Amino acid sequence: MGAAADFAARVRNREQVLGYWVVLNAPPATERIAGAGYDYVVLDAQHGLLGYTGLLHGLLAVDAAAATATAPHRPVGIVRVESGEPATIGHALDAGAGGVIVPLVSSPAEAAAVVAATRYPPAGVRSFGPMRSGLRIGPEPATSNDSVVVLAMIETAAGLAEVDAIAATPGLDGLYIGPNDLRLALGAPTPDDPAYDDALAEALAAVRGACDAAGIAAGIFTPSGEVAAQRLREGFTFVTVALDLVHLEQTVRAHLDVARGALGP
Ligand code: 3PY
Ligand code: MG
Repeated sequence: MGAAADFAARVRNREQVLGYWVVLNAPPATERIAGAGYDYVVLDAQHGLLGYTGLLHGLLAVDAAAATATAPHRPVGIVRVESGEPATIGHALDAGAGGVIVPLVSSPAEAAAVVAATRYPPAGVRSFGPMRSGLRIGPEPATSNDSVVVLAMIETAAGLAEVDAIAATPGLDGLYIGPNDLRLALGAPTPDDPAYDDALAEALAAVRGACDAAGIAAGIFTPSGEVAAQRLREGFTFVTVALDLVHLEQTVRAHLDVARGALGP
């Protein structure tokens, strides 16, 4: 089985998979990250600083890392698309993404449209022009339809209210929580206001429950390995550690602090 089909099977079996989140247009860095042992690497086309060429080069970098990795940790490139527009989803898949994470999905109708955008007719509405994607998730349309992974983000009040119906969307592989937007949707004035911890925990449990009932992957974005470990223990199956720009700054500052400790008076 190819890496993308293999990955899709693991996600659908609800095996726990770990990914990393990339916002920088730095393909050699993305290649190193992808080779660290993550199962997937997300290139963020919604808030990331990538552009389309950056996205394409990021996917190439993940594939370069996958070429020397051993199963089951051959990383697959996933794109968090800008929106659920079919053209946007098709563009990401054509560039070689093994799957998409779609932001702000707020109704079962939107979820169904998002799934259709990832599939060729007659199963869906994807336009044929696979460019790179045919190298791994195809080249036959039916094979591509079978191996593309699609997750809908739950991060709005409407999406949370309809989470059970969204989870039941045929062809949807999982839900994916955006904790920052979701906390704001719950009324928090900032995306990390601790006063909303309990409300967020309740929302997370509701999303996880919907995924369990529908038998689909339960995904979530986290800021660190520590929080990722907590989410895995809670039962999430598709967990992302984030993100390159923040971790770069944290590491740079930590080294500076250590070195400064030796500065003379
Ligand atoms: C969120 O937390 O809202 C996300 O979309 C993850 O970046
Ligand atoms: Mg979000």
